[in-house]
Amino acid sequence: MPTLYGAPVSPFVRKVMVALAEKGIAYEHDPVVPAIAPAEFKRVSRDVSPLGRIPAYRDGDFSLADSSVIIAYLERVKPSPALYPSDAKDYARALWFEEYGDSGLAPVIGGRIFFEKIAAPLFFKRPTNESVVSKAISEELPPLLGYLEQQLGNGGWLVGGNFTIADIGVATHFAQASFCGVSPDAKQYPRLNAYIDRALARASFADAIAKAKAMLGAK
Ligand SMILES: N[C@@H](CCC(=O)N[C@@H](CS)C(=O)NCC(=O)O)C(=O)O
Repeated sequence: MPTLYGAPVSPFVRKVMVALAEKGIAYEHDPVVPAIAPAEFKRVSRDVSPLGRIPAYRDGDFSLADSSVIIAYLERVKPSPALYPSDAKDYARALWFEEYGDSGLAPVIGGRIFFEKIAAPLFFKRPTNESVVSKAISEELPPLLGYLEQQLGNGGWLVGGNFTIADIGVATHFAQASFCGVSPDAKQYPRLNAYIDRALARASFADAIAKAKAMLGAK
C-alpha cells in the first residue's frame, strides 16, 4: 500500500488526501511534521522529500514530493474519476487555479493568518502577531477573494462543470482559513461563500478536515 507523509493540518497534504479519497486509493498515512519533528522526519529521508517538505509520497520503491506532482502522478495511476479536465483550455485553467491557491492564497491564509493565529502559539510557543493577521485579513485577502468571486458562477465548480484539481487547490486554503474562524463574507462574496461550503462539505474534504481538527485539538 502507498504511504502519504505529512500532517493533515498542512493545506498541501490535504490536497493529496482529498485526491486520494476522490479516486478511492487506499494508503497509509504517516502524519509527520518536519518543522516540529526533524528527527522523526529524517526517517522519511531526503530521497523521498529532497526539499524537506510535506507532502511526500511513497509507492513501492518509487517516491516523490510536492502536492501538485503527487496528484498529477495519481491521475496517471488511476485516471478515473478524472481530476483534470480533458479539454486543453479547461485543463490549463484548472492548473491556473491550483497555482492561484498555491502561490496566491497560501502565503496569505497559511503563511500569515494560520501561521500567526495557530501555528505560532501552538507549535512555536510564541504569541500571535495580531497586526500581521489584521493586515492580511483587511488588505491582502480581499483582492484574492474578489478575483474568485468574479470567476465563479452560481453553483457548480471552478472549471468545466466537474470537481477538479482547481477546486482541490483553492478550497484547501479555505479549510485552513476556517480553522482560524475566517471565511469570506456571504454578503460581499455570495458565490465564493456558497462555493466553499459546497467544496468543504464533500466527503473527501470533510474527512481530511476532521483529521486536521483532531490534530489541532490534540496539541
Ligand atoms: N509546493 C509544495 C509546498 C509544500 C509546503 O510548503 N509544505 C510545508 C508545510 S504546509 C512544509 O513542508 N514546510 C516545511 C516544514 O514544515 O518544515 C507542495 O505543493 O507540496
